[in-house]
Parts: sequence; structure tokens; C-alpha cells
Amino acid sequence: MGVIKYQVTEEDKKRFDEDGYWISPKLIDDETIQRLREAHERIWNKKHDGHGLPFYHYSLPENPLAIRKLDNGWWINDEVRSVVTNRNLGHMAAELLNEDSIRLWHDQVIYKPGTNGQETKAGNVGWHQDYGYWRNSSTSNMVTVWIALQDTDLTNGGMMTILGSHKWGAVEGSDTFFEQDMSKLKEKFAKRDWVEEPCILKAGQASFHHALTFHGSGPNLTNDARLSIVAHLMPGDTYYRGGKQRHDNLRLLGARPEPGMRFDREEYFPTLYSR
Ligand SMILES: O=C(O)CCC(=O)C(=O)O
Repeated sequence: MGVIKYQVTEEDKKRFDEDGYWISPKLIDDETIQRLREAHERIWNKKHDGHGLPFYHYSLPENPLAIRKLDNGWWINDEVRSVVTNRNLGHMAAELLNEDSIRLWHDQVIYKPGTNGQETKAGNVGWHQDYGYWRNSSTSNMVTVWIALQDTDLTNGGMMTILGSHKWGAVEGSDTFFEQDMSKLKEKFAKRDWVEEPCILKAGQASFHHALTFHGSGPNLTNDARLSIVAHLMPGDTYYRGGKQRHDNLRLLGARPEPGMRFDREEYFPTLYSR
């Protein structure tokens, strides 16, 4: 159970450094994929493992075609937990980011319903940078691991990344996950070469994208939901750098977070890997 061990190569690192993302070989075996698909089922039916509670009461959106997303699924689901805290995943992230240790920042459980051909923006994820939400972290050298629980391409609303956009730095106003008009966002952000790269994944493969890489996704026109588990990973010594932006994780530093405090409480930010 867990994540298959894979040694990241120099060529993989080069791809990640140049393109801002890298697609792994299959990391999750079929039995685990099935368990993670069942984990989705349990989560959306409010069946929790243990007594943890996510930050919010999450309810299914009124629109059945809208995207569903839960942060920190590992607090309430053991299968999700075993994948997003997996050492092998951490090792790969450490290699790609050139860091000595890796912690979990948070996870996401994402479910994009199939529309059966119906055109709607309800399942879209707007072009954004993950670091657009994480500006209170001391570093943007963070990575998102997006794990496909079925074969995924553009027909079922697979993700797209903008080639090399991690080299643009932290772009103002890039916290636009929930804006669903892709053309409008493209107009806003496409100030330089805008090359859209589809992340085409077989079930069990993952894409690793840098926290500054622009990405988003369009409609799932198939009959089947697109299911994924996502791990957002950070260097082990990441700290709160202050600033105005708020993030839910700040609450995990206590009632009075101070700049300089590390996100290092094991019970919230578990270490996946340390050299
Ligand atoms: O699931 C998607 O289409 C986008 C997910 C995303 O933005 C992320 O994992 O950072």
C-alpha cells in the first residue's frame, strides 16, 4: 500500500527545472487506486476515519456539475493519509526541489463530475499559481503532486500547465483557482509566451508542478467523474514570513502566529522525507 519507489533522474530534474512540471511513471498500484477511489466515496458521503475534523463543514455543491474539493482530507481518511505522507513521494519532491527534507503543507481531494457532453464552466479550475495562496510561506520552492485515479486527459477535464511559467516569479493576483472563465484569466496573465501543456496521465501517474507554475483545467465532458488526490509539499524548514495574506494553515501555528515561526509541528505538517 502506498507509493511505488522511483528514483528521480537528472533528466527528470531538468524537465522540472525547465518546464515547471514533470510527469512521473505510475506510482500508485491498481489496488491502491481502487482504495483511493473508495476513499473519495467515503469522504463525499461524510464517512470519516477517526475523530479528526477538516477546517470547514464541507457539503456537496448545489450544482451537481460543480467541482468538489476538500483540503486536509488526510485528517479524516486513512487511505489519503498513507499516500500524502508517503516517504517515497517526499523523496521525489526532495530531489526535484533540491531540498534536504520535505513536509506536507496540505492535501486536496478533488472530484470533477462528468457532464456527459454538457458545456458548463462549473467544473473548471481557473488559471492560477499555487503560491498565489501561499505567500505567507518563506519559500516558493514548493511542489504540488497531482495523482490521477483514472486515465486523465483533456476530455475528462485534465489539468494543463503553462510551460516555463514558474520562471515568471510570484504574479500579483494569481490566487484564481475559483474563477472559472479561462479566457478572461488568460487575458490577465498571458503577458509572456503562453504555451498550454496538457498533463496526460494514466491512472496512478502523477504530475509534479512547481508552486509558481500557472495551471488550471477545463470541463470534464465524459460520463465519469475525474478523481484525484493532491499533495502540496514544502521544504522541512519553511516558516511563516508574515505579510497580509492569510492561509488556513496559519491557524495551525496557534492563536498568535509570529513571523519566523516554522511550520514544523509534526502532527499538522508531517515530515515525509529527511536525508
Ligand atoms: O484539479 C485540478 O484541475 C487543478 C488542481 C490544482 O490546481 C492543484 O492541484 O494545484
